[in-house]
Amino acid sequence: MRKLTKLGAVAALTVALSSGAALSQEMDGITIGFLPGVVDPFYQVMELGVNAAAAELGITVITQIPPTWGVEVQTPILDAMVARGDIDYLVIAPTDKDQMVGPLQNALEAGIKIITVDTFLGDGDYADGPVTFPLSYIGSDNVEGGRISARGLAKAIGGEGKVYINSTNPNVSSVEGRAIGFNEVMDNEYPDIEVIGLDFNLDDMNTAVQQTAATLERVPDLAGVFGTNVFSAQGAGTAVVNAGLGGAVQVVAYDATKFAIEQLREGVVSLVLAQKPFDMGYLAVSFAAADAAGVTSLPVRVETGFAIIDIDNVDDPEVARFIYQVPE
Ligand code: T6T
Repeated sequence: MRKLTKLGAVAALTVALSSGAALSQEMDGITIGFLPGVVDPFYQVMELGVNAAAAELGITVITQIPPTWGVEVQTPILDAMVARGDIDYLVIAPTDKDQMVGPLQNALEAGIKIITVDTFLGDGDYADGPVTFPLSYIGSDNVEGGRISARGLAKAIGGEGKVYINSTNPNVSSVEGRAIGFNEVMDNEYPDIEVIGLDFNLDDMNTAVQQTAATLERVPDLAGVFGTNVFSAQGAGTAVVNAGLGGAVQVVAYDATKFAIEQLREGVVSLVLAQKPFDMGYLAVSFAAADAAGVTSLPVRVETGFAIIDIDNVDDPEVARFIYQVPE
């Protein structure tokens, strides 16, 4: 398998992009479609990365951001992008690891090369897995992110008690991986912590608030909540504060929004996991450019890493730069 290390990816890119002038001449005429999962701060930062690389390389980008999460919203947008007839590469975060395979295969048959960012298709192994047609998956190691979140929450609650997961949708590689990693660590490393359940909020913050509030009522000795993405964590944190339990019930927030950082400063959130969406977008466009220039050794998987933010390092500029800065 063409294995992914951050170093390997950078090396590939360095080779691919070593002759900037020549490359941008070759890039004339290339059009990339960018189709992320939903309007949220994570993908807005990713868009900044997409646009930065595209500006440097002289590439045209057509961006369409679905207003809500789901295959039924993303598929018609994808089909419309394919129907335009001018898109060479598609940078997409598939909203379902199985259901988006067919629509993306149609795009491929129409001559569009696929790069997945943030979420993957199949099992994410584009060398040997059930789905191999995308050029690359560029995103977080979300199982590892779930493990990190579990250890952070376990520490915050003193290694014992009941915890709950609020997540978005089933069959989404990113949040599914986070819950898998979280449960794995709680099962194997913390015998005195019980994961009492997981709710799906369909990426709606109000639903996340209601579900977490109901759980707080049902389980009065709840010790902690893992919010697996922007809206899950915001909803969880809001419900905990509304119940007057800020600090008593600890929250771990995946995704470094300003809201999560405020709640970190207030003692409601104990750990914030920042992904690197700018890097995902930037690398994806760079990979498309490299492929168009004839590079054949692009890694099929690139893990972009995390910044793990807590109250002790949140003001360190080297860490704070990974807080999602969205244009107003
Ligand atoms: O957590 C990110 C992303 O990684 C996930 O796939 C979907 O939710 C976010 O966009 C945050 O809202």
